[in-house]
Amino acid sequence: MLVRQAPDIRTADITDERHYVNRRAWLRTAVGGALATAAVAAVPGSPLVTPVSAQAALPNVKKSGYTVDEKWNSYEDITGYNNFYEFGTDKEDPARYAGKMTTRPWTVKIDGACAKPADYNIDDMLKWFPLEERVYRFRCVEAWSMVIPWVGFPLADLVKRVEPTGKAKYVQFTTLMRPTEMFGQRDPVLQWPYTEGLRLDEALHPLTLLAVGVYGKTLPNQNGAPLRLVVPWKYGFKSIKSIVRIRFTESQPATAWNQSNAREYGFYSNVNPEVDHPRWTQSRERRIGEFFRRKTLMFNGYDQVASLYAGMDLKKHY
Ligand SMILES: Nc1nc2c(c(=O)[nH]1)N[C@H]1C(S)=C(S)[C@@H](COP(=O)(O)O)O[C@H]1N2
Ligand SMILES: [Mo]
Repeated sequence: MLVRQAPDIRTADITDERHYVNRRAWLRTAVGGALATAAVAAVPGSPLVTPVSAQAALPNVKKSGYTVDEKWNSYEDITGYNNFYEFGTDKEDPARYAGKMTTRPWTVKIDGACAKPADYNIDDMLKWFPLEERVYRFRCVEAWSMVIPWVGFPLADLVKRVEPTGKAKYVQFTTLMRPTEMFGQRDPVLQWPYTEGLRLDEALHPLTLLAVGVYGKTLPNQNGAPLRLVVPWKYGFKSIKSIVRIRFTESQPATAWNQSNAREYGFYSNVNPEVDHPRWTQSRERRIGEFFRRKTLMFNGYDQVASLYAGMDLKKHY
């Protein structure tokens, strides 16, 4: 397949973001608010923000110790400013178009080097694990960040349950491929379906989460319903959405961003203020909702993962 040069997310994002921030500042003024309400209402079926009440509540969610004590981003930010290229490359496209995606019935194929490969129905799978709320920092490679209260369970719980064999060294994840509902898949901006991967020890790290909810409710589609990965010490693109397949492999699996531009997007993609993206600095970031940029922390502040990379040159393995 002919794959276009990876999108210039820097140009796209900086333009978008400035536009977004200014537009939002303007919306907060009385006249802006009134006009914007009219404008949004004028686009049928295109709510820019999903009301939190529209999502099903998740019962019996325990608070987790793996939580940062920082101000949460608003539900509006978390569900209205997204990257989900299957629905388009603009930050507002997922909120506009992801409602088209059917999330039931939903099967997750687990295969490769494990003792219990099968097609698992998500509703059965969800009964296996207790849910936790974890407030994580989330850092996009585009140099913006948020603080997000996810609901989910450790990926390690699922991995252990399906018993990887001695051959399993990596885990590959795959997103749903359904161009009739995901019109962005008609555009070869990435190689579809979207894939991501982790080393097995990264997958087993207690911080690695499979999320099914946010703000105490089920995930809205734009955030990767019904099941998405969250790896809080890595750039956001590792946190693959709407997962339909989990495969254990012996060698390092292909990943969508690495395939599209290996020089810019490595397999590891740990948040690292000392390794700039070829086209922009990674030393600082804008927390969505804040005006001044803040310093980016090594591993996004999750120092407890440092031992996973002991002895590795993280400039080479970016
Ligand atoms: N399938 C899929 N997963 C994806 C993406 C995508 O385009 N498709 N974008 C990634 C990127 S770049 C980011 S920053 C996060 C955004 O997650 P959020 O919209 O829930 O904040 O999702 C990641 N997962
Ligand atoms: Mo991202």
